[in-house]
Amino acid sequence: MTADAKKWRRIATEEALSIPEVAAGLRGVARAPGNSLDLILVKRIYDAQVDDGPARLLPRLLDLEDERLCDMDQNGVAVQLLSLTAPGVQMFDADTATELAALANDRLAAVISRHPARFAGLATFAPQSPKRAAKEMERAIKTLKLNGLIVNSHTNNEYFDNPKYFPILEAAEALDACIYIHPRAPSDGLDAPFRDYGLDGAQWGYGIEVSTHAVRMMVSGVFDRFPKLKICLGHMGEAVQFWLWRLDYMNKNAQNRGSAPKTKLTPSEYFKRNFVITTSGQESHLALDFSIKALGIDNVLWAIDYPYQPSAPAVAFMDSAPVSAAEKEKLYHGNAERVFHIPPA
Ligand code: 1DF
Ligand code: MN
Repeated sequence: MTADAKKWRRIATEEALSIPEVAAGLRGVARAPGNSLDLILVKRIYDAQVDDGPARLLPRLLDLEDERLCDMDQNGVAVQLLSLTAPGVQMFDADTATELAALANDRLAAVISRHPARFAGLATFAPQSPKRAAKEMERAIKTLKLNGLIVNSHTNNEYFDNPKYFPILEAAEALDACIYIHPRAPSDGLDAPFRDYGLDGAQWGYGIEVSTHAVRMMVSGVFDRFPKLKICLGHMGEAVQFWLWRLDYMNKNAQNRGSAPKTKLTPSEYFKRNFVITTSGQESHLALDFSIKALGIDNVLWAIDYPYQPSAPAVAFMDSAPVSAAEKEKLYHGNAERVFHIPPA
């Protein structure tokens, strides 16, 4: 490790884990009939003997304290903000999902309590049952002291502009708990053009799925109802900030012709007020520079996406970012400490 590498408190904010019970449940999902786009990944990771290949994703997701902590030490990562990996509990029936979310949150709290200086965590919940989800969110934040929430985009092909999910948004706002909208594959209906060329996942489908979710929330007026709700998007904001001018312009047209509801603010105003973004799996200095200029230095957080992305290049990307030392402190840890209530070192 170089002297420079020691200097930063690096808090990585989109770091994935699983627990054996959820992995077993997903193996069941992989073997059950179904045609959703998520099954491509779920079969590959949870059902295939092929996963014992070089990536070894499942063992690295299930490992919490061995290889993971070594990887953090080797790469100068102070803290991983952990979360249950996609698709979380969102492909299970409501009862199973509710039960497994609580179990995953308990395990997360346990590993954090064993390593309070190295781990923080985002709580999982089951949107399939919004009222029970709100209760679990409250338990996870107030009792387990987790740092925020994660959801893997759509649930049964529905998005958070649907009023059935408002109890979840209301609880998140009241708890001052930021919801990280992590990808899953595009929902049924969005799926057909993503079925070949490997477009289902991180290459392209994930970004389309999550950016669509975020835009639906903004143009439906969700943030007029929940003005203090905080949302985090990974993968350099899933490119939403690049679209803000056009979104503002075309949303106004859509409002004027009556196809979109009137909202108090424009999409760009909501995006700057209610969203933060992370750099997970998007290691372009040009995109980082644009994002900081578009959103402000306080709204961009660093992430790796361990174990799906290697740590060393993510660290090298931010260590070499063309920003001032004060800005780098915010990107590496200050913004994460503020948004996810992580105590300063
Ligand atoms: C992948 C990428 C898988 C991300 C993930 O979880 C994930 C991948 C299942 O490349 O297969 O979280 N990602 O966030 O980019
Ligand atoms: Mn991820």
